[in-house]
Amino acid sequence: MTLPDTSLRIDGAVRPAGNTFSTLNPVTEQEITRVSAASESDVDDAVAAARRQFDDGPWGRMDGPERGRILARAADLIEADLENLATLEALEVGKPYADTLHGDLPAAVETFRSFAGWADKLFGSTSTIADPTGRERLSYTLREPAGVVGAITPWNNPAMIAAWKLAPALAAGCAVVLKPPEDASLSTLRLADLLAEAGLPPGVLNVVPGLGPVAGAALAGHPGVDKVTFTGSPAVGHRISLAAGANFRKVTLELGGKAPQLVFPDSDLDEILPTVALGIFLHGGQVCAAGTRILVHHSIMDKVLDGLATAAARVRLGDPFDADTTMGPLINARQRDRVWGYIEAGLAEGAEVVAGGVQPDGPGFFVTPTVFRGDNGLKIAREEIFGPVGTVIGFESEEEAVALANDTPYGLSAMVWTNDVRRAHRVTRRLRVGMVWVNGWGVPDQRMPWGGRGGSGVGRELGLAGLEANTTEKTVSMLL
Ligand code: TXE
Repeated sequence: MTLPDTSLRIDGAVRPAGNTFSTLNPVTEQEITRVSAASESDVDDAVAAARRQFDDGPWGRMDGPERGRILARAADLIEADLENLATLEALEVGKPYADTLHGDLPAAVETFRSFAGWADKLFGSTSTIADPTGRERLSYTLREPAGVVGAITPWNNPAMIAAWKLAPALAAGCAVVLKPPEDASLSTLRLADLLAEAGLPPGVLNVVPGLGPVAGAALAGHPGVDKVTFTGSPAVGHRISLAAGANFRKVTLELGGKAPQLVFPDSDLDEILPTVALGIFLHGGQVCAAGTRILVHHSIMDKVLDGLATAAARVRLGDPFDADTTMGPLINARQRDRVWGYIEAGLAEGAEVVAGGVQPDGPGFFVTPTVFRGDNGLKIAREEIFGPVGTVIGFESEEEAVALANDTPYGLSAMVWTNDVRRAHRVTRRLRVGMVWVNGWGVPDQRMPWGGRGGSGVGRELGLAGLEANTTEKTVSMLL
């Protein structure tokens, strides 16, 4: 493993900040290293560097194909560094090494590769019309980069989510200042070094690790930033949205979810239940699209409860580098205590424990996979827990299942399990979410939009929509 230099990356320089903060191994609770904590003035410098690259070039004036070549080279370099990046993430985040190596990081590579191909396809639209005077008019739009993007990322999948923000922004021709999460800066710093090696000019990508209320807030409210993209909690998303609105700035917010999994009696339960369980437990439930409300038709309730209890019992909690481990610790003590607080709330509200519900001993921020049977009004069914905790809720009719699925402040994603193709389409259309998986769940497709509705945020990342979210359109009308 190569530990990256933990200093700031500003204008091509690797420079230490005046302060540092500690990053911990969530298995041992011991310090891995200390990381530079960017101050407000460091963020000023980073934004100024990005502005220069965007306003004066070369980046702001570089052709799309050249930008695409750099991003494609970056994809190759990240791919060649996969084991190292996976080691850094497993060490800092606690996610099983194999899941990171074979899941999130290849997704990061493919995100850069996919957006490399978009960089030369920033097309506008055209229209011809006759003026009221009868004179012909040709109008077209120029799709131009939005400018300097301020990106703030969370700790659950730091490199993949950094890639989701960087690849479309850079493909569009934006310059970026990125603040990684304080719990997991290392893989993002390594990513920045690989992008520099791929030929990204100095100052196009600046990384300012640091504390949310200092470096994050400075970036979100900075007048030199044209667009803010954030993935994290609704509370911080709300602040960012106010700051962005006050400055008439573009904003993309991904604020998590409380995804329903609608399990219909016509599905093949033996086949699907392991994946339904994966939707609850993957990465200890620290996934914004985790399917934590399992809506089950009463006729199959016992079989589903059995299947989920078996899946929970099979989870192997442990060190992410141990090949047998299927679930690592949560990210930090605060998250462990928060998740345990929800389990206690479920017990106090009288939800029936189907699996788990007890705390493991020993060091490390571990939480036992837990399944409750309850109703949609319980705190555990209403709030995002961000831990390995699911609530099974019964329904009688398709109508009721849809109503329960939509009865949430969130609207990120949903899973529909059925073998009836007409039902799959019917239900999918009625779900008030940004994304639906039918008969499966997993790593997102970077060519399709990602994002939510309602309390899950605004805007889209990935796909053409994610590229266009980093652009602005200029209309040109020419009288002929
Ligand atoms: O998030 P924060 P936390 C949800 C999940 C989790 C909860 C709390 O439910 O349990 O949020 O997690 C930066 N101005 N999600 O406290 O604080 C911070 O440094 C600007 C869902 O870790 O929102 C980090 O880089 N930035 C989610 C980023 O915001 C600020 C993923 C996210 O941290 C800031 C993570 C401020 N004032 C948590 N304060 C998802 N959508 O997947 C903090 N930050």
